[in-house]
Amino acid sequence: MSADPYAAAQAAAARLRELTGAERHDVALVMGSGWLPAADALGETVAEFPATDLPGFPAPAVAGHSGKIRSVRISGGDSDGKLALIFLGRNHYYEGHGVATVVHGVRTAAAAGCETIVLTNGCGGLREGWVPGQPVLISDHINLTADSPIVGANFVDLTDLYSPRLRALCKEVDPSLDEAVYVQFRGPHYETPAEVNMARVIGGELVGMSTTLEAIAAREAGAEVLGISLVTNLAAGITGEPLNHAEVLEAGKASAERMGALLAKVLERI
Ligand code: 8IG
Repeated sequence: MSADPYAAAQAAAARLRELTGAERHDVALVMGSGWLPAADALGETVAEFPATDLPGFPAPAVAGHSGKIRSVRISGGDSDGKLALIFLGRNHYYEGHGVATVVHGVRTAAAAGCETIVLTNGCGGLREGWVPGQPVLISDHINLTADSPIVGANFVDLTDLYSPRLRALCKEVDPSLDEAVYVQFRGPHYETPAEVNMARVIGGELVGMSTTLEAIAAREAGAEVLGISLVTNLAAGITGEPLNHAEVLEAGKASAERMGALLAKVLERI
């Protein structure tokens, strides 16, 4: 990552235009843990390449995060013919490449023209009655990384960060969707049961290791943000069973069809 992350995003967007032949993209999606299979439902693939083909993206480290970027043509609805930029995997804060790297995809998408950014993740769920494989809309977040992608005295407002308009649209598509506050822990370890309890006490019901820094960068860039979590496991201490990463990937596969259909319908109307 070069010294100026905004210039780096412009450079990546320029290379994206070369690789895809598309002058601009309209909407970006970041596919988190468990969401990769859902990407196939979103439209016709125009181009796909490793994220590392664009400047500023480091090699991925996590199994199930393939680190590819796909350009997809949306078909149907109001968005017919628009281009979606899909990040198949993300760089996490806990990987230690720095916060600018974490949000490089979002800034690249914004530089490429995306005015809507959909952030998905796999996470732990706290609410009683939730089951693994259940999607939940992010209504707001608590960022426990103590970090920000913004450098300097730029006091970005985060009121309604997770677009009420897009959340309403999702609920029109699927009225059974719940909403909750997402708490980003640094990771890569999962929470202790005491930390899960803390998340609940401070108002959170989703616990994960991503999304909030990207959402802040997306808002800084002027994009409209939609956040959707896939509850892949009940948070530590809720069932008494240990957490494992295989469970996460399994929950994603099992719910891929539902997630793909939901995202496709939302994209048509975005
Ligand atoms: I998938 O229970 C997934 N990611 N912090 N806690 C945290 N991150 C997660 C969890 C979880 N599940």
